[in-house]
Amino acid sequence: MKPTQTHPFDKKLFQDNVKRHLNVTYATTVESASPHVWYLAMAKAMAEMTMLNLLETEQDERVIKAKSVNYLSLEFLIGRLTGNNLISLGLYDEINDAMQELGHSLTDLLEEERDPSLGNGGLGRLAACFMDSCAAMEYPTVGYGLHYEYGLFKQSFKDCQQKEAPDAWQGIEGYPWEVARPELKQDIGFYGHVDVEYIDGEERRTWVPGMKVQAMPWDLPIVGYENNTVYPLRLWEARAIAPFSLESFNNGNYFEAQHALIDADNITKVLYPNDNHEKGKTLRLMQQYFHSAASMGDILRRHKAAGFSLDELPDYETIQLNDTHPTIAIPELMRILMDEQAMPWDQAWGICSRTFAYTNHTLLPEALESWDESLIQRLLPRHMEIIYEINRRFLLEVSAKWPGDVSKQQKLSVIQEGFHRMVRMANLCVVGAYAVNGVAALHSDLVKRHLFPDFHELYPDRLTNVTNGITPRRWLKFCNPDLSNLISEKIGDEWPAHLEQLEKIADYADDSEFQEQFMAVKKANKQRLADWVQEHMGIELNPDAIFDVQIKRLHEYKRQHLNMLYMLSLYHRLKTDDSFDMHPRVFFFGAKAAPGYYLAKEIIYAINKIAETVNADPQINDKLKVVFIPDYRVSIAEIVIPAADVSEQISTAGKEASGTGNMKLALNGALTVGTMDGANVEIREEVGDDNIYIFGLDVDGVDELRANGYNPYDCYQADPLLKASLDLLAGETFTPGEPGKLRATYESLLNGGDPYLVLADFASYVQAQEAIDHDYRDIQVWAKKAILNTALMGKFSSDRSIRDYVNRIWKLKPVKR
Ligand code: 26Q
Repeated sequence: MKPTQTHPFDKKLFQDNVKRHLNVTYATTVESASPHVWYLAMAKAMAEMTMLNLLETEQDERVIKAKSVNYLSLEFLIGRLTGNNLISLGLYDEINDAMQELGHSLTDLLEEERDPSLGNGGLGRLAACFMDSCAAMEYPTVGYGLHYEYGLFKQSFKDCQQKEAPDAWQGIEGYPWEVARPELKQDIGFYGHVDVEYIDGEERRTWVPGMKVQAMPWDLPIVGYENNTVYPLRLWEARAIAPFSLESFNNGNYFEAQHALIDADNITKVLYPNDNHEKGKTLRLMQQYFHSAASMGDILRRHKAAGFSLDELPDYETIQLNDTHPTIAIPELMRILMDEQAMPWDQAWGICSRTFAYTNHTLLPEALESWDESLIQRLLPRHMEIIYEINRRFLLEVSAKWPGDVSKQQKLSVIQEGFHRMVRMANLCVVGAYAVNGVAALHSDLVKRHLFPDFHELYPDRLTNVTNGITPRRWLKFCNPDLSNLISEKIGDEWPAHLEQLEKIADYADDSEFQEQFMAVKKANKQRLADWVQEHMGIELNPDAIFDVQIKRLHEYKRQHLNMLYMLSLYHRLKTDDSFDMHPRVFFFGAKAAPGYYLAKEIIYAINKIAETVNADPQINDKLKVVFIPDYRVSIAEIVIPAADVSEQISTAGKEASGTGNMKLALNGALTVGTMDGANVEIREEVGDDNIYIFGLDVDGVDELRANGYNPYDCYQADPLLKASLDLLAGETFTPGEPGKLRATYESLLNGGDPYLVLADFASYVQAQEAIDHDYRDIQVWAKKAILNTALMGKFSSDRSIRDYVNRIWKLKPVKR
């Protein structure tokens, strides 16, 4: 079934539309337009088609009257839309042909699009995959996010060090896939005070903001796969409101109003570049409230327009909070219901506590959000009152369950007492949400047992698991067309919407002809990546080498430095041991470090320095190459993932909530070397022990080692290979004439206590890598394992994740259009 049923594709009309946009939208001509403008005009013509479907979906009575999910996320890492939408529309060949006739290669035009990098990493990309799946399966959905002017910074390397530059993702001409919805704009308040009055003896409290900011929505179309459904991803942009006749301004509160003016335009200026680390900055809280309030307002507007009453809100709308970042939506809904709709507390809480669900993405203490009570008090005085009251009533429940147990109250309280009182956003979420989920089985188990054990006891049905997933449309069909075609030849072409069907490919795992075809596709993808690296980085690669890939944000817990130590051990052996042999290997890295994360930047520097030396060393004779791809982003992932042989998923056990790159790589036939962490555990369950390389301490092993007192020096002294590898960082091998320039990592591992147990897992990691080296030498053995990885990834389709959310949490029905 193709979407072209409602709007049949007409090549001539499409070409005319492209030319019209060249002229009218971009003020250029067929003769003089650059390839970039051709891409813009083509995308505009496509976007027009999807916008019609967006409006039709929005106005479809069955959609209006159905229960919807509202996915609230400060990040949506959608990646380029044009190529993916061609796939979803089922028009790849048609538009390829149409553009060919106009003298342009579609693949070249698609390369003109900049990535909208409106997210940091896993959490933002997950939101994008989820939107894709909701549209594919036609569960009514609105995504709510922020329209940052600058996305995640662009990364370059200067003298091997990371440099950051702003990412003006829309380009000067504007992004062709978005449309402003001025009729849906709103005003959002900040600061000010709370007025109290008594009406018929009842206390009524009203927030009088000291500043207002306009929220302008921009809609991006989320195109359902081969159906006619298009849902909006609605991104809010902050604009200052003029004229600035604000109450606090008039009251002589001149400074605050002045201050406010400065902030208004800045609220959605830039995405915070921290990943798994929170910093309690005022502007970040302003972003969060701006996002929550605008989204909440829009949800209630839609609910009312559908003719439903507020008491019915939980029956028709569910709100999924992507981590704690949009938590302030909970007190915001309470404020609206009580202060604007005059509802008593119990009625308002009855609605509120059946509306929100919360996804936790991390156990790292430094990533759990808590805000200064004084900051919330100043920025959102009425919300602070409501948070106190939520907490007061909640603590009554706690003391009813555990009478007299003060320590339970302290642990569970939304307010952390102390010199600076703090609001714990995760606690507020668990109290206010009807469902709380972790993102992989192991992670959810740790959420229950370690993060929220007392909440779990108090509310035994609230905590649950929904294992993450990835969209097979972007992460196989679109990014790996050769493998997709090979699969479709064998099992038909329904698998992109029914990924469990891939299991049928397992029947061919022993078939030597299929093995050859599979490995030929892999080789072609490796060649494509090698060409890219040659062109953009000037490094020549051998496509017969093992392509070993670690692509993810740079973080100590993800342990890029463990991978680095292994590279150093290979270098050491190649240089010092004539009898040492290995299959040639290329180590690929792609990773951005948060700009303020010192050690992460030092690790990037060290890997780049090692690459410089190793790649130029004739004695290494191409056994070893190191490629750190700059500015890793979704469009780079689309080239690297199909070309990978080995997928590095080597976090300290218990630290990576799920991972989703692990799923993308395995789906594309890479074998995982990984710890028993996050979704690796479930990947192993699916593919079986023979088809994955598991190493290192598991969660219990980590706990035990720490309990017994871990001393990294013991590992260092006991393992000569580890010692030799680490010592390379302290010398001048990679920084001639400047010994010690790579010492930072060495120091952290040896004298900084090695917080992520890199040295403890080193020996086991080396063993796993040696098994990989051994197995790869027999290409049939390897091919079978790779095929089975592709075949057995069905579980990790985000369609399955969304079905889990729908059945267990959201309770939605699809509206098939
Ligand atoms: C918080 C406060 C202030 C500024 C920034 C932040 C912030 C921003 C982004 C905190 C965390 C993030 C992102 C977290 C993230 O990406 N987590 C990952 O989520 C994936 C999807 O569930 C998991 O697969 C990964 O394991 C997890 O690390």
